[in-house]
Amino acid sequence: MPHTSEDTIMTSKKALLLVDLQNDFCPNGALAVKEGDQVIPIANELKSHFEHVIASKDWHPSDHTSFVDNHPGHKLFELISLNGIPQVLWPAHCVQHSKGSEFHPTLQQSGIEKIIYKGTDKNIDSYSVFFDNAHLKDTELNNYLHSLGVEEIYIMGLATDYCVKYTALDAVKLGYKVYVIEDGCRGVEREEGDAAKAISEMRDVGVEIINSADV
Ligand code: VGL
Ligand code: ZN
Repeated sequence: MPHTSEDTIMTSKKALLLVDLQNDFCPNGALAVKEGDQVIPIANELKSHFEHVIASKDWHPSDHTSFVDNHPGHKLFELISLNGIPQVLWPAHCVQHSKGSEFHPTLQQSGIEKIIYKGTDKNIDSYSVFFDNAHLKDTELNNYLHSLGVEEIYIMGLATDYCVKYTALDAVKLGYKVYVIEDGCRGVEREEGDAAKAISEMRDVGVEIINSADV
């Protein structure tokens, strides 16, 4: 059968992935990312360009192993080894059902067809929206994208140097064509320059770094 233009559209299905646009990652939040709220208008604008829009939520139980309060004697933002996996000790954030775990109030939720929850297991952190940090368990995201026939993922959100980065790296490994919308991301910058480093690491493995105006 001859190929029609419809076939062409079918073979390059795209999805927009909005990473962790939650109160706790915005100014005044528990793990505030500088200018985190400034990416929300970009998310609102970009949504209309995509047939599929998926959002993630960092969604921790209050006794989560990434919270410094659950490690007496250790310091905030300290890097420890937890069951052989590196773990930064964060302030308690995105506790399930808390105000801080809600989407930022200016995020327009219309068009978000699916929410993926991560970091739900108290024993292991999960930066990537695909897998936990040890790649032991996956979320629903990969299966969901496969079921839609999505092959290209456009990623933006918080934070550049953690959840955006690890999501993009996993997406490349899983075989997706991956775009990261740089002006739609902001970094934690636990160490100065971390966000820029994350951008180069992503670029090095084949992620295309673009701006929202290019979408
Ligand atoms: C994140 C640190 C801890 C993120 C989540 O969304 O980038 N960072 N939990
Ligand atoms: Zn977290």
